[in-house]
Amino acid sequence: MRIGITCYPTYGGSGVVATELGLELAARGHQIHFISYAVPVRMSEASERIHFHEVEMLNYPLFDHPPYTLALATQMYNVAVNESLDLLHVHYAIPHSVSAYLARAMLVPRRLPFVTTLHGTDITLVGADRSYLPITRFSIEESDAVTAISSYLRDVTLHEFAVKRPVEVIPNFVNCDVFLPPEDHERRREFAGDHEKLLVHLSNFRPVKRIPDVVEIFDIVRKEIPAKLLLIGDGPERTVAEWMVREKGLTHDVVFVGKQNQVQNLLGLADVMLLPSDLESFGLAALEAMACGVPCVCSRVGGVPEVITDGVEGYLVPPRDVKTMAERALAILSEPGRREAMGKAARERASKQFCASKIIPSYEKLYQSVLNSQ
Ligand code: GMT
Repeated sequence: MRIGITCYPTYGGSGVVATELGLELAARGHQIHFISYAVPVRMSEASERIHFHEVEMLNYPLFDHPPYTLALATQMYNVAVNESLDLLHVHYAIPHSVSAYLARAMLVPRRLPFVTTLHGTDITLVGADRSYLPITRFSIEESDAVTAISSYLRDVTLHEFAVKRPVEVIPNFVNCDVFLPPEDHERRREFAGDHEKLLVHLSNFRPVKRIPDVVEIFDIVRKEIPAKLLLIGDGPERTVAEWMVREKGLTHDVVFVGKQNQVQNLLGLADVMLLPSDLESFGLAALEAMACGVPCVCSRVGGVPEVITDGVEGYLVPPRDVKTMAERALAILSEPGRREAMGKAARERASKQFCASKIIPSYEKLYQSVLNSQ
């Protein structure tokens, strides 16, 4: 198939999933055309079957806000014509599914079906805002197929948006051949000494991720056992975290490595992953850590219980309860054998249920059924 994929190219779960999906589909022989305003973060290089088409925007003094939705629709239309696309797959409803709707209308009488994948805040936060709700609901209803990355997100979409059409759950996935427990721990010494435990957090540092809670949890743990904290990612809450780290005298115990493209090389070095978010529709960062054999302490929110069973591959704790989160992290780090057993269970769950090889065929089947119904 010849598939156009649109996503946010920035450091965020939906863009990561869309990019990894494109790479997996290309490896299975499909022609993939990414259409976005920049090269997606995890797209390392173009290949024979992976192409990138930039959405360029004319800026004109009259525009306070350049109309990206229209420039994207135009580029979708151009790529569909020039590359004979079979379909479009857009990740994150706003505004991508509206642009796809326009591109499809522009191409009539030729058919260009589009699939919309909902990722989370496009429904729970941005999409739920009254300024976007009617058009988000419209573009979902108009999509040729809609998927959600967890049952939780499907249910919120059906109930809160009063969506009448079916929404299929296709969970997020991880490449289990790339995200692996590390064979040697040599690199760990860059971040922690032999007698220190290493905690990790990975996100886009948005307020919903509760970055101050990550620092609070680490501070409690650090008072009990020798430990270091590795913070991967960047975003609006980084400055607050840096200030807290200085205030608490943790400058030598916390490392900020910023945005990283090869997170698989870092996650597996850790003993525990912290994800204390106020909301996660899935929790891709937790799944990536699990595939690397790292247990997680996460908030019991949204779709996270579909990925982690409390007490098996990690722990689920009510959001903002930093004291209990620290206790659970300490249990993993201090009780003999606990880190190993939970890390093994985490890897097993990731590889049994969420490996790319298990999930990608569901997307291929969906594309085929969309094309067959045209
Ligand atoms: O993380 C965000 O701020 C938004 C969004 C994104 O586009 O990155 O993340 C969502 O999609 C991820 C990939 O499907 C999920 O793993 C995240 O749980 C989800 N974030 C939220 O629901 C807050």
